[in-house]
Amino acid sequence: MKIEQITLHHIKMLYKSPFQTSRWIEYDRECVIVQAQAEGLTGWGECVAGQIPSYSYESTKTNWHILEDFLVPAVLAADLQDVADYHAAVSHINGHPMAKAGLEMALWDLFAQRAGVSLQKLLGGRGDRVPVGVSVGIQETTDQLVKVVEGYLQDGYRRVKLKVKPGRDMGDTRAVRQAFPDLRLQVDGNSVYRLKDAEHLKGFDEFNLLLVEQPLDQDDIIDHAKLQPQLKTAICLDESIHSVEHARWALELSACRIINIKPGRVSGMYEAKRIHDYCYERGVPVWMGGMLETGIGRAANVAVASLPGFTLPGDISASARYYHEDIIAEPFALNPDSTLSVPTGPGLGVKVLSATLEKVTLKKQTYRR
Ligand code: OSB
Ligand code: MG
Repeated sequence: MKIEQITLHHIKMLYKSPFQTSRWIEYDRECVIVQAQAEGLTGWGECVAGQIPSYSYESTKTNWHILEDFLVPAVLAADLQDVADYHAAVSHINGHPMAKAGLEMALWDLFAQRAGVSLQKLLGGRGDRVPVGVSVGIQETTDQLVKVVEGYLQDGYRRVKLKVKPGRDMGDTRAVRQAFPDLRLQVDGNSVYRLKDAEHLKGFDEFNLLLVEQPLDQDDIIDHAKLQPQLKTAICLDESIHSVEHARWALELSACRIINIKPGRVSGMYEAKRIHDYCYERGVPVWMGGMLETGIGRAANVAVASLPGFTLPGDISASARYYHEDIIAEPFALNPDSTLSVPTGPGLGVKVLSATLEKVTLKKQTYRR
């Protein structure tokens, strides 16, 4: 397939409420949306990086730079038979997985549409729904946190993740656990702790958690391997895993027992599937992470999460958990069994609302073959 035209949209959408993690706070979602056109079809993609390079070194502007100067020209010069061809065409670009994944998503959408199948089908996923939970940011007070969690339980979420940081970890987790003794609960440190905090982190063991996500530094597989044997609770790695090789290293070193997969973090769904397959063959549970995506990225995450190894609920909440107005025609809604339905239409299976997209666009640029 010869991609004829690519348009980048730099958008900004206000969150319903600010999202605070251990190391940064987000008020709105800035990201690059990729629109690729070929053979009368339009494919959509979303780069997960936000305005500030805090979760990773990538940001909206680095995404734009890498796309405009390298990835888009490479794709407009190529004739791609599949997504593997895309990765071959951009393999000379080091790093920048989120930029690569955004364009890759638009290509997956195009290839699936051309084949007349849903993205789920093209990926090999199954089932009409995927189990989901909600990721809850650090609140002003512990009491407020308990109230916010209660609200999400009333909405129908049956698994909750708490963001934690030093000073707001054991107390917050204890309060939520005491209020909801049977809740499926997990915590996420977003790389804020260090191995010297091992004694402190053992405190999580008393709360019957599904997992502790990324307690130690971004790429620190070695220290996670030293921490895991000291905890009863399973460690799940997020920021540390960028490829199937990282997954292998982490599992060979017993640095974790569970892996969080975010296609955007690992250069796209192609690598996400490889990590899934590697873990599935070894009986290691994986689950779908989230980056507060718009409906475009959410559609892709839901499709990937329908692969059989995604046995834990994903951080893929309903559109209404994040935004007053999404940029797709039928926003994702929570089913009563704490699941999201997998789109069945061709490609991503969502319709992008061009007027709404226009409204949230800060900058837009079209590139042609
Ligand atoms: O660490 O999982 C994370 C959001 C932004 C950056 C990092 C993370 C998150 C979330 C949000 O936890 C999950 C969601 O999209 O609901
Ligand atoms: Mg995380």
